[in-house]
Amino acid sequence: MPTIKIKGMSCAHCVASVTKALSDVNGIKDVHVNLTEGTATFLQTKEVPAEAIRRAIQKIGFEVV
Ligand SMILES: [Cu+2]
Repeated sequence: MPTIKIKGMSCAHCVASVTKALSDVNGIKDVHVNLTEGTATFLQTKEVPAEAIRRAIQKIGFEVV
């Protein structure tokens, strides 16, 4: 299961935003965000370009590290 590290999450709202942004990316589902670790884990139903994930996160004000 792919795991990415995300910079800038500080509360449950951030977790909700990141979860939604990732879930909205075509090919990503079952997103689990860990606030204390600053990570997001998900399932891929098809090949998803890393750039698409990076952009989706950036669009809502966070950064993939
Ligand atoms: Cu927050």
